[in-house]
Amino acid sequence: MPDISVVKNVLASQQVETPSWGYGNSGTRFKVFSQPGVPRTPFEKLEDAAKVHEFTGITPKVSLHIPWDRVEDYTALAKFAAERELKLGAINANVFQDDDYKLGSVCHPDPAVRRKALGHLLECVDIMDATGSSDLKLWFADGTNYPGQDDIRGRQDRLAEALNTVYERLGDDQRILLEYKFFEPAFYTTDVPDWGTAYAHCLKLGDKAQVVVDTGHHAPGTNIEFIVATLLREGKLGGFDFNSRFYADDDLMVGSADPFQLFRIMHEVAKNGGLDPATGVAFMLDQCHNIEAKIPAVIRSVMNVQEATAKALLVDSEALTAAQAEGDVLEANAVLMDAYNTDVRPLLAEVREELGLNPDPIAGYRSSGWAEHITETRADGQQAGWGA
Ligand code: AFD
Ligand code: MN
Repeated sequence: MPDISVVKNVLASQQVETPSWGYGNSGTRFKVFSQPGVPRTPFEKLEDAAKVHEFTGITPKVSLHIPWDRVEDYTALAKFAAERELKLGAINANVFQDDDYKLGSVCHPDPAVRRKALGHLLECVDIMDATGSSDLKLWFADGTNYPGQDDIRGRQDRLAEALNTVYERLGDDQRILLEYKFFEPAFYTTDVPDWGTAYAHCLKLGDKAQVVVDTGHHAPGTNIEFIVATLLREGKLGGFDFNSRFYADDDLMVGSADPFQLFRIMHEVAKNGGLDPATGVAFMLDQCHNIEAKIPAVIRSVMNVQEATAKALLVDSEALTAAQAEGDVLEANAVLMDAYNTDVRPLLAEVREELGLNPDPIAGYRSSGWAEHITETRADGQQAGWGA
């Protein structure tokens, strides 16, 4: 059986990165619903992220999205974060919200548009130099809507050319995290649609290019844990964008749609060294809280990741390996399900108390008065959104 003190140490040192855009207004193509107290600036987003970290104890990093989080002085933003025990995390490029990108960005048929997109990607690396970020997260909305619209292979060549140029710009401690998505916003082809395409490009680029698995970016029924185990085996799992989906939009709280799937993913992470900080797997949230209160939703999401991780750490790996070796199907499955069916909330409450935290982070946040404070003090001005 696992050593509980080891399990608790891993849980106490685990880190989850929260997204700046998870604190701002968001919605669907039908409507963006505003909420009271929403931040108006990247600085206020960091104030909210600091609250999440205050009550979870494991979310010191915040991903930024450029241009949504554009500021005059990124060094000052990083300092503002540090004053709140935060660090700026992945820099997310955005080459999907400009009229020029209607037919794609780095895959666009017009070299002038490709140059513009590449310029943005290189600007993001400049920002990483200022913020101290190590991760450049690249998700491309590039694709086509109709057969014949563009050359499928030619677009891969254009993508590779841009990725190569960005890769050459990276500093020694920086990396590209290339993210795939099987569809949306394009309807016929997506230029980085699956893990195989992302992996192939990262393999050619080199050691400083790895794949991001966004848990909402797969066709229904996809075995995501297989992808995770395979990328870990190849040293190409750069990180996760955690979220949930029932059908298409993938912005729901991680673990809310399928906690068993999240457990199976974290089981592969835990058993294959993915929780070791040296492996460099970034556990990021990528969610939009369209109708639910944002800060508690981020806290709940972090708790869901913690619960899946705790269950994965409780798998009796010796008994599992023995049952697998003997071909004892039922026993092997039972060992895994025994861990999954364990209520780990008391264990996590203990970990939080030992960290000097409220054992119930949501209750702690609710009684903090922060929601009332931001509703009152952020009543005017332009609320932050994601400019869709
Ligand atoms: C969108 C994309 C992708 C990306 C995120 C942040 O689908 O998941 O990671 O925006 O840029 O959700
Ligand atoms: Mn994502």
